[in-house]
Amino acid sequence: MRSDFLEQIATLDVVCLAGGVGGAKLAEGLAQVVPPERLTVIVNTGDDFQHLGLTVCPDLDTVLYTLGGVANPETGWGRVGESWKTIKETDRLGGAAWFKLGDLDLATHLVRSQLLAEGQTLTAVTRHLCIHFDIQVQLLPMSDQPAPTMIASEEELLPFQIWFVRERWQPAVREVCLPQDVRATPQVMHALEYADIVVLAPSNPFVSIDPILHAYPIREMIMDLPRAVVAVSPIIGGKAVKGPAAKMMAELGMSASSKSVARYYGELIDGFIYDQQDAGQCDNLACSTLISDTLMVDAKSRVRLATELLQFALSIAE
Ligand code: FO1
Repeated sequence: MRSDFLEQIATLDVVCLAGGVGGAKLAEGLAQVVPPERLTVIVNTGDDFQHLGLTVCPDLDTVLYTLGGVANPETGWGRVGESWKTIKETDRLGGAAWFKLGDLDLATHLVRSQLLAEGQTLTAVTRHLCIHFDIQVQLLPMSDQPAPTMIASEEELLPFQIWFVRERWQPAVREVCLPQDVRATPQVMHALEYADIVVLAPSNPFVSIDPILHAYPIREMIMDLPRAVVAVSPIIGGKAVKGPAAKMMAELGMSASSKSVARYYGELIDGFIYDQQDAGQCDNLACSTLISDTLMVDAKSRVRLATELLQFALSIAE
């Protein structure tokens, strides 16, 4: 990597908006290139819910475990080397076992729930967990208020995890319902105030990125930023790398393509990165574009994409 590029990056503050697996992988790549004191990851908490009496924050934990080097590479969520004794016994006792909390993962939910019950904010609890997973990057929940995403299907209104995990995202989505009056934390607003580069990770635009933008005044602050806002497409060859993004796009009346994602973000973004498989597809967009290999299959490819993204953002900002 060129040393003048690294020197330039070291003077800039980078903020990444992230949901689950795609966001965590890109955040990990960015963390290899950007000094930790210059990198903030703002995470979706619309997926959070109360389960078996505990506060579970799936996207925060996916980023936490990935940056902490303890993520399960097969599932994309939860811990590597996990065991399942507690959830098996929970099932035997007639408890809710459709959401698989592993034994190691449970420790995170126990500690988080206890600290929240003692009156700490989710931001403070997340900082506590980061210290114990030896994470130097600033990891922030978008809000300290509960902000549960609901999914309106043709038949009913479903809490996000019921739709996503229990119903395996099969009920067709008519509308994603985000709560009103959710406010960003002071820490999030401080990070955005000083951001030189904002990255929208290749996460689901509707249920990962939108809930973050919806926490006032995150969208407004990003719109007002003088410097580069760059999004990475979560769609490759008309399919989502993981999860329901492509299916949702069809159900919400869009074509499942990178171009639709770029158009959906519209004036919010200055730059859009999409995969080489879709080369040529985004030729006529209003923002700058970069074609890359966006499938982050290993640590090397995460760092490569993060580096290309930052170089692209710098070229836009110049
Ligand atoms: N996703 C599943 O598909 N099945 C599960 O049983 C499951 C358990 C789980 C436990 C902890 C955690 O942090 C995440 C978990 N997830 C599970 C993933 C998660 O609910 C979703 O992938 C995200 O909310 C979407 O970003």
